[in-house]
Amino acid sequence: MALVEVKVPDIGDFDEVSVIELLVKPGDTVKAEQSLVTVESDKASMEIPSSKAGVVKDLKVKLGDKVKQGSVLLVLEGAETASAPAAPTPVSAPTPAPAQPAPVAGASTGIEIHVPDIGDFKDVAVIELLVKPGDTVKVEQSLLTVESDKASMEIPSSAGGLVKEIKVKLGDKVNVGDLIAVLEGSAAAEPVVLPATATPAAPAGRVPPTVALQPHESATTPGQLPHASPSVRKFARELGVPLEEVKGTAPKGRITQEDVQAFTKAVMKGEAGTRAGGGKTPAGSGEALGLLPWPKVDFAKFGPIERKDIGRIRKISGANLHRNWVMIPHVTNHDDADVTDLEAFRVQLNKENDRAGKAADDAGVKVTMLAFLIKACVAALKKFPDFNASLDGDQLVLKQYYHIGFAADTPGGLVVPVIKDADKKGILQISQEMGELAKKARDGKLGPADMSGAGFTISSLGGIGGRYFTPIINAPEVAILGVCKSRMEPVWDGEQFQPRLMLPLSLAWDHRVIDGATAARFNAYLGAILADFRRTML
Ligand code: CAO
Repeated sequence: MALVEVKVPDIGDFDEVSVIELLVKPGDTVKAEQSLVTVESDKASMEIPSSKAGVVKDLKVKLGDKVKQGSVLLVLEGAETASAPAAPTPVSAPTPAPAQPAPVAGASTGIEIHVPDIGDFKDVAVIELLVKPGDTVKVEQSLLTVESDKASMEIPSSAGGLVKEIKVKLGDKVNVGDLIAVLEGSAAAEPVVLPATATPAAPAGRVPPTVALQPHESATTPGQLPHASPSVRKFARELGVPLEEVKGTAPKGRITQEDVQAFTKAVMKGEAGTRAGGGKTPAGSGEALGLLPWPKVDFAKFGPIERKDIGRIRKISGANLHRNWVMIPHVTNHDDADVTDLEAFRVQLNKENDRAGKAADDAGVKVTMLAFLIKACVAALKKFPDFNASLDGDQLVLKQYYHIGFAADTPGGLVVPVIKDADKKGILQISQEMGELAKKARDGKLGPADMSGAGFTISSLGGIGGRYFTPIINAPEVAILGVCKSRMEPVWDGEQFQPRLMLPLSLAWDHRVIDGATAARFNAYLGAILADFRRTML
């Protein structure tokens, strides 16, 4: 039987993208054009189709792998034509970003912004207008979002200025060269070369939020990922619909937008799925859980009020936090770590870095306690591997990598960027990466890859204050460390009180996986490391 390697076709300007879904497994029979994997960059997600039909013999990639054009995805057996090179598969491997001159500067009529080269995308629908007349836009600022059935992408402005007119409306179909907006103002008169920017099909949350709090009969076989296009995934995530619980009505069980809508309606009516006891699935209001309805109050009766929409990030993180709070039996252990010596070392290190930075005509990296905490947690996770784990049915998945998430406060809400392979990095590198990720977070530029893969998370309020708090575990992780501001305290050394700098720690853990005694030991070990960082070398 002929064996054929199926490779990643031309995916435009995407250098390296992460595999976020495997849509087939060895033994599956696939047709030509059937989607094999979903890949995602910080800008877009897209499905890569098979260029041949056959039986999957060997998968050459796994979740999290980085691939680029030419990477082998899998080997097919019995493929139609073994000799012909795998043709690029335009339908499902969109080329979102080849650069092309986009705007034409009109002398008196303003600057026209046209759809740049968007690869194989034709007749793509405008699904979002991101600016309106009167707005001031910068070069590269996204003007609108377009979407095909395979990916969505943002079309950036190739010039800066004041938006005079928007030439398209929601639902319009656009193609390369179509006029989308007219600007007035500061832009250069020369055409600017700009790529179309593919936008994340996934929003900022790294775990699809879910509205249903009770287990349903799953529409997907366990271990198998739901089959849906990026746009449907995005739609589902926006609504907080767990795709694995939606039954797909399209061929091969593919989930359509209508399926997601139908699911939402059913949940709202309390009809989706039934509990083991035969009751209705909760509708999110609390009533279906047998709780009192949420109080409805006319607040304006009591004084002036203002209504404000909840932002996208907050909605997504809120849905995740709600699920985690309800579904995980949390317990929190509080403790203190003596960081007197570590803090003295940190201050000294920053002084040295500052001097070195000045000498090198470059700002030195600033080290905060959080970088040491990340490193100390890696040591504690190595000693207590159950804390670097996830529950998967009856199994515990123990991770042998040490990716540490840290909660970052942004104007839009809470996000959790991840320091990957923290065990292999020094304090300065961790500090530098943290600084970069925190900046990206504040600028709203974190991509899904920046926020995925954590095995354990730290939420530090040390720069703000407080003593202790009860952080919510970031599922599917099983523990999270909350840290507050250190302060000088009198500590009894057996003979007298000594002034020591004490760091408050709050370790929240999933009682399905961890017990109180282990959590207390984890905190004690972490405290010992923070008190004497040389222990990380042991
Ligand atoms: N004790 C005392 N001081 C501390 C400290 C601690 N535990 N941790 C940080 N500090 C100090 C820093 O040294 C820094 O001091 P200087 O300004 O004098 O240099 C100051 O506090 C500010 O630190 P920072 O917050 O800028 O830096 P960080 O590395 O500690 O944290 C980041 C970075 C991104 C995690 C943080 O800015 C942030 O967003 N924190 C909020 C996280 C959050 O919201 N958690 C709650 C989640 S639950 O809703």
